[in-house]
Amino acid sequence: METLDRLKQLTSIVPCASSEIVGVECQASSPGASGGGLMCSDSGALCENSMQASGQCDNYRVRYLCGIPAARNQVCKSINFCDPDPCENGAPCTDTGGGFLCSCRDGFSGHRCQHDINDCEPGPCKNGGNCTDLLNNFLCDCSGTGFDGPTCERDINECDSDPCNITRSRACQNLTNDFSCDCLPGYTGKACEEEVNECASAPCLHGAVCNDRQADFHCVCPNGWSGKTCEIEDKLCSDLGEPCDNAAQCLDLFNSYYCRCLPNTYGTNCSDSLDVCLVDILYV
Ligand SMILES: [Ca+2]
Ligand SMILES: [Ca+2]
Ligand SMILES: [Ca+2]
Repeated sequence: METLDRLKQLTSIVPCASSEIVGVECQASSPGASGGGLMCSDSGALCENSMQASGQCDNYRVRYLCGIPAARNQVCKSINFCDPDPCENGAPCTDTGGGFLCSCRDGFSGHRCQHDINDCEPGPCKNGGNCTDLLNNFLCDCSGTGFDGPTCERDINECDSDPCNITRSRACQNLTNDFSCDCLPGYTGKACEEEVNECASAPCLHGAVCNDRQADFHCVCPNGWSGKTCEIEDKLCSDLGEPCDNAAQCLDLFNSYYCRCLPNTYGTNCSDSLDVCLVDILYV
């Protein structure tokens, strides 16, 4: 507790100069504080009920009991701007004499540190990842993007899980959130799991039956037709190696042939001939 005389020594200015000081209380606001001072009308030292006591307060918390004739016993006292504590979210408060200063912890902002900083600005999550704001941090949800890592920055290799049928494909290509299989001939599907039906396009002609094979088909041709798709009409004269005998001309028919026999020959292939004997008949 300071006495009035001691206060006078410190400030050399008499508070409540225009009125009678009837009492004073001083309490150091911080250890070793001295010098400076605030006018009672300034922030930091207010007169209750707007009854100002002229004079100066130094770095002490001063309570004057001013003998103002019209309002005796009004009290001029200093204010601790940190009481009650205006700072939020654990920020330390500093009384600046004319106000307060909140020293925000990481992740908070605002005069009273009342704002949780949006750590999802300006979009730390890459490749479409969803950001969740945390306390001085953020969390990226990369699900469904094809990427992983703290900021969804790493492309997942979808081929690592060997998605392509190992016996029906020759390569896997890593894509964005996807993969592509290079199928061996005759196979199709996302993972080359399906065998292609090469008969689906009806390649066989002239009513031939089609049998599906691996990367191939086989046509069972009706009589008279041959070739991969039964597209060739059989030419039996040449196919059978000229079957006509005795210099007969061979004519191709559908699925058959005809031998045009020379005189005195007959049969399908003109193989037979008449034995003609020239007989001299002697007339006696
Ligand atoms: Ca935050
Ligand atoms: Ca990928
Ligand atoms: Ca097939």
